[in-house]
Amino acid sequence: MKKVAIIMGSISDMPVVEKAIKTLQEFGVPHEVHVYSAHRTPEEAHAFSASARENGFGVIIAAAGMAAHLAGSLAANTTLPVIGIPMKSTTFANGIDALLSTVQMPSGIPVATVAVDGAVNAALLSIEILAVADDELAGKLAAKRAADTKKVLAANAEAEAKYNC
Ligand code: RP5
Repeated sequence: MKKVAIIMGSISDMPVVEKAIKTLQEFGVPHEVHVYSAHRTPEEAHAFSASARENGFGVIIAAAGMAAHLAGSLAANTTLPVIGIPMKSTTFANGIDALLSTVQMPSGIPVATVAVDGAVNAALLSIEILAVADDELAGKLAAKRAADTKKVLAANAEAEAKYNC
């Protein structure tokens, strides 16, 4: 199976990024975690994305806040799919600064952007991409959907029993 790369711009992003790591672990998807910054370690970030395909990766997840150039700069150096997680790293604008920086890519260099701090969906989207060519993984995704549906319906039954008259 191809690996998923999780790159974050700062170790301060880890509390959110851990949710993506946990999701990949739950699905048994091989992954690597790195701290590379578009601004503080531009050469390492460039080298990583430029060699990611030949190093066995299928998807790159990039988490960054504030100016949030990481996902776009990684995408500039690879044709692998890049998923951006805009981080709510400061109280300024509640992460909308990072959301706009991550999502507003110029034509030709796409970044699939999830919600602010949307680490679980970033991991799930990366798994969905790998599952296009992996029926076993697709089965695990279907099982999770079914389990999630069951949980919501159980909560609905509980709410209905308690509040409806
Ligand atoms: C971004 O700036 C990082 O991804 C982080 O979200 C934000 C703040 O980084 P630190 O100042 O906490 O290292 O590059």
